Amino acid sequence: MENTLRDNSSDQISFQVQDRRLILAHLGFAFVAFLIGVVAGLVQALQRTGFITLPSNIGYYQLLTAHGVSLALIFTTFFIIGFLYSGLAKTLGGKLLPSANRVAWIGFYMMVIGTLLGLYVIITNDATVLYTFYAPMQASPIFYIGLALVVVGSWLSGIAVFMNYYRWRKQHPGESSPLFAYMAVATMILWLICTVGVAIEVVFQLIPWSLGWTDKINVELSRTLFWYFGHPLVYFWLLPAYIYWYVQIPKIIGGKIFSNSLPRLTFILFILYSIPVGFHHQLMEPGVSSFWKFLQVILTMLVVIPSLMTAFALIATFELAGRNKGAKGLFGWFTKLPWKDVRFVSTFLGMLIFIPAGAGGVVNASFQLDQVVHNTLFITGHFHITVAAAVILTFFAIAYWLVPALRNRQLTPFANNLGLIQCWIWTIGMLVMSTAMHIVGVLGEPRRTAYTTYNNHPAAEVWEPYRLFTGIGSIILFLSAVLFLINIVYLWFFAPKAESAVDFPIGEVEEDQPKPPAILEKWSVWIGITIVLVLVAYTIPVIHMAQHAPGSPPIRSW
Ligand code: HAS
Ligand code: HEM
Ligand code: CU
Repeated sequence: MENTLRDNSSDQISFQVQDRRLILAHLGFAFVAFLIGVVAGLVQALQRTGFITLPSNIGYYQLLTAHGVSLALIFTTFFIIGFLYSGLAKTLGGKLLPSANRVAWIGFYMMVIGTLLGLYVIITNDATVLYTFYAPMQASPIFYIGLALVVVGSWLSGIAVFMNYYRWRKQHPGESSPLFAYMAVATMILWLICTVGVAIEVVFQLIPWSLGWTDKINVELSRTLFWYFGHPLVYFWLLPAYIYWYVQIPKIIGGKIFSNSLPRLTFILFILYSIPVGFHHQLMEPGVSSFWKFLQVILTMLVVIPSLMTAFALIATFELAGRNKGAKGLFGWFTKLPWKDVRFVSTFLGMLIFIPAGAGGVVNASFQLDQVVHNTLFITGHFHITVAAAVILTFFAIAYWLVPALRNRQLTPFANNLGLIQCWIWTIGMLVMSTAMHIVGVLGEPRRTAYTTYNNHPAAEVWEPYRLFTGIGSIILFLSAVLFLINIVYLWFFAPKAESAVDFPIGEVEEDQPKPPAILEKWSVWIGITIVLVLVAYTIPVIHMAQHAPGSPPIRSW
């Protein structure tokens, strides 16, 4: 019986062997990328804070490229895709569609080959262009070809998600799909629409230019295409965390999903508003007129709304769960939360950090304030408490039950407790490092800069104490990363086998909830509106860029 689903209606799951392999392959690759990324992160952080000097054959920007690429682009993408497959297997009938799995494997191998090509040229110092690969810095063509493979591979993963979903819809006409599957589809729609921008940039601009087929590149256009992708990218990281917060955390805390429609609406709003906002990364750039920046800033403020809705829904979920367990008073529910369960605690710490992180995002999006913080360490602080705290802490929580579930092992009390220690240490390390980054950013310390004292200039001396905290924070973080990986190795290979099928927490919706409106599942409507919004926000500025920007020859800045 081991390979079949035992009881799909309860929490338990035994994955099919073929699904298990597919998901584990994604997670395993993600963890290796995580290891590379945190090693580069530590060394690079210690260099830029003046703790160590790098050997002459390793460049600061080379490490920073390895750090950004392996964590922000590779670790996240592989982990997310694996996680989405697991939830589809669980909620869409117990197993993935075999034909979809074949597509998924092709996608996986394309992404692996693309990653290896990219890493190879980063290691040989031929692609020190950071994870945003801004032109006119020019990497080896191999880097861009690798990127293209990763993107196209991820499209195949998206298709595999859609295939599973459509099979279910066909078998259940008129029903609204399980919440997890709905959200996975929305996440992949967002991903497919936004990656078109980076694919155009890579295939039509960067590859021909790096091969020498064209001698100049339109820099402003390439940056615009990048950020058309780069902003929704951050929601591609966030939405899987939101899936876990909305669908799985209620089960773990012994509560119910607050509403069956609100999370769906939230994800629709993310599709609509997260894409036509890339200019908020380009507010300080010439070449885009202030009207279009202003329009996209307004849309950015709109995309804050679904996160505020999420905050509201989650607190309501916590409170209702607590009151059902007999909690009294305004905050009595707080004590009823499972404070010893790493699947919850790690996530909750992420949620808490996400409150100031979101506020920082609104600061960045406010034009005048962005003039103060753009390109300073404030931004680095912002994204370490969003993606590298709120999102990553949630991914830790997921990994702690998903890995043993896939390996048919137990999440033992030992692993749970080690996980608790680990996620607290990560939180402390991130608070130490990122708080220092935020403050020193406001004091003007630039991001993306190796250690320098600027000839002991007084302005730079002010930064010294914060550098100390950044360095200490990075050591604490690295320690936590090592504990995480040790725990994962234990859960993967050594934890005792589970006697029965393993927990895969999926919440149930409150009984009195109505069926979600059918319009929420009419994807063509939402994709259509998104395309209109994108055309409104981008057409004219892009035409201007195409007409007016002079091309630039390549630069090798390292
Ligand atoms: Fe950002 C730059 C604006 C969210 C990541 N962002 C970045 C970069 C990254 C990044 C990687 O407008 C740098 C890129 C680079 O290398 O240059 N960001 C925003 C805004 C939001 C936002 C408005 N960012 C994110 C998320 C990220 C992320 C999420 C990753 C996952 N960001 C910007 C801007 C820039 C930028 C500018 C460019 C700046 C520049 O000058 O370069 C919003 O989406 C934030 C909304 C979030 C909230 C918080 C809601 C709170 C929740 C938690 C609830 C808590 C609970 C616990 C339930 C409004 C949902 C309660 C319990 C209790 C007891 C109370
Ligand atoms: C940049 C440290 C984990 C994503 C940086 C920088 C430091 C740092 C000091 C700034 C370098 C500069 O601007 O000159 C660390 C440490 C970590 C860690 C010590 C934990 C051991 C993470 C994680 C993620 C992440 C988990 C994402 C999932 C990034 C990104 C950049 C960055 C995207 C920007 C790279 C660039 O500007 O090109 N990190 N980080 N980091 N980090 Fe981390
Ligand atoms: Cu953004």
